[in-house]
This record gives sequence, C-alpha cells and structure tokens, in this order.
Amino acid sequence: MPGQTAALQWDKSFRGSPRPVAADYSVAQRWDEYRPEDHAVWRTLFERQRALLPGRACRAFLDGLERLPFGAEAIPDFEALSERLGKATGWRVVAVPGLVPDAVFFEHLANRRFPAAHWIRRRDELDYLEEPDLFHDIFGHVPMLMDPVFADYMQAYGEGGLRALGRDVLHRLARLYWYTVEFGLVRGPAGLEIYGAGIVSSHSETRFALEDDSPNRIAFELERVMRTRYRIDDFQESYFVVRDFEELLGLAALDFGPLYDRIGARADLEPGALLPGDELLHRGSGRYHAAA
Ligand code: HBI
Ligand code: FE
Repeated sequence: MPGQTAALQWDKSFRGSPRPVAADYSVAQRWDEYRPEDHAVWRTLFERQRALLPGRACRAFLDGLERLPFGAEAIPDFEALSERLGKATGWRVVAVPGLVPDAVFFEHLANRRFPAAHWIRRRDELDYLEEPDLFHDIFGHVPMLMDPVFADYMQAYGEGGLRALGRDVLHRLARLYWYTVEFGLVRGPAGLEIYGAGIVSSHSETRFALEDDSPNRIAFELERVMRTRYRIDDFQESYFVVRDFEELLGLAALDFGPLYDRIGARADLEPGALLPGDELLHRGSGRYHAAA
C-alpha cells in the first residue's frame, strides 16, 4: 500500500485518473481501472518489441524479460511483478503519477524501489511521448533489475544521488543515468547490444542505436559522459558502450567528489562531439541529425 497519507495535491498535469498521492509520490496502481484500449496499447508495444529485441537486446535484458510474470496479454499488476522481482534482487515497483523530483527519485532507488508511471500512452502516442509512461518504465527498466549486478548499480546510483543533493552536480548525474540506464549499449559476444530502457522500449531507436550509420558509438568513460549534453526529444547523437555491467557497478566504489571538482572547470560537450581521446567504436556520419 502506498504511503499512508495523501500528502500531495493531484497536479492537473498528471496523466490518468486523479487519486491520493503520498509524500513519496507513490499512488495506488488501480489495475482494475485500465480499459481494454489500455491493455491493447500494451499488447501492441509488447509484441512489437518482443519480435525486434532478440539479437539486439543484451542477454541480461532478455533473460529478465523471460523470468518476469508478464506477457503481451495485459498491463502487468505491479504487486505481482514486485513479488517476483523482490525474490530475484530485492527490488519492488511503486506506482507514481510520472516524473518525480530528483530527491524523491534518488530516495526510491536507494531503497530498491523503482518508480513506474501508473498510466499508459494513447494509441496516437505509440512512437513518441515526452515523458516516461508505464510501458517505458515497466518493459524498459524492470527486466534489467532482475540482473543482480545491474540491480546493485541502480541502488548505488540512488545513493550517489542522495549524496549529491545540494551540490550543483545533479546535471552530471543525470547525464550518467541518461547515457547508461536510459541509452546505454554494452559489448556482446557478437557485437554491440542494447541495455538502455529508452532504447529497448522504442521500436525506432532500437534499430537506430545499433544499425544506423549516423550516431557515434564511443567506449564509456565516466568523465566524458558527465561532460556530454544529451537530447531529450530525439534519437541520441552518440551512444556510450560499456564492456559489462561490472564496469557500471565499479563506479559506485569511486569518490565522485574530486571528479566533480576536476570536470567542474571543463567545458560541456555537445551531444555529437568527438574528442581525440575517445575510444571510437563507430564514427557516425551525423546524417540523421544534420537532416532533422
Ligand atoms: N522520476 N519517475 C521518474 N522517473 C525517472 O526516470 C526520473 C524521475 N525523476 C528525475 C529523473 N528521472 C532524472 O532527473 C534522474 O537523472 C535523476
Ligand atoms: Fe526511464
């Protein structure tokens, strides 16, 4: 059951039907209120990605998806999902109205609670919507939380976020999250594979990120990522590639303090910029964004 008291007003910008919102922004999912059309949108999105991802998404994602108690037929019930997820890595899913303040988001992650939107997009938003919906959060993010190493990284990210509150470095953490959890690629046995939620939940970006000649594909390097701006309204101009998820978890052992100081004085980089020191796995043509 979400936080005991309805401590926040329902904001008219929130999607879905109004309901009590707790101080930690959690709400009841109200699974019975979903309409047949909502389940049909889930089914369309699920079936499309299930057909496209084998051979493109990493093994950890595909295994996680297989082991979770949901399929194409209906929107998952978050309680049943949390039951299974909790047994695997101690994570739970909490329903929220949408994007929540950074401090609230970090607090949830630090306690192994993944905040997921309770509403799903309309059919006319199938290929683009500006904020994460239930399909992005549940289909995109939750399978990776079944992987113990990635699950530890996500909790460490939340703890790092809580430590950073009050310092003006949240935009650097947001870039780390963006270029790993949301749009990260990983080296697989037979080439690059996808683990980022923003990619695996997008039909068009699944192909663009791996197969299009346009974007750069650069070996992940923490300082480089923390200096690099990102696009929120279109495909990425550059994707960063980790060797494995231990590389991400290893970041948790670092003290980001000196790093923030070191890069504080250095200029931000444009999303499509290349540096001489980059380990460039693919130099993009930039054609897509030049034409956009
Ligand atoms: N809130 N529900 C939700 N989901 C997110 O992915 C999210 C958020 N709030 C802030 C946020 N992401 C980013 O700013 C993180 O980098 C903190
Ligand atoms: Fe996301």
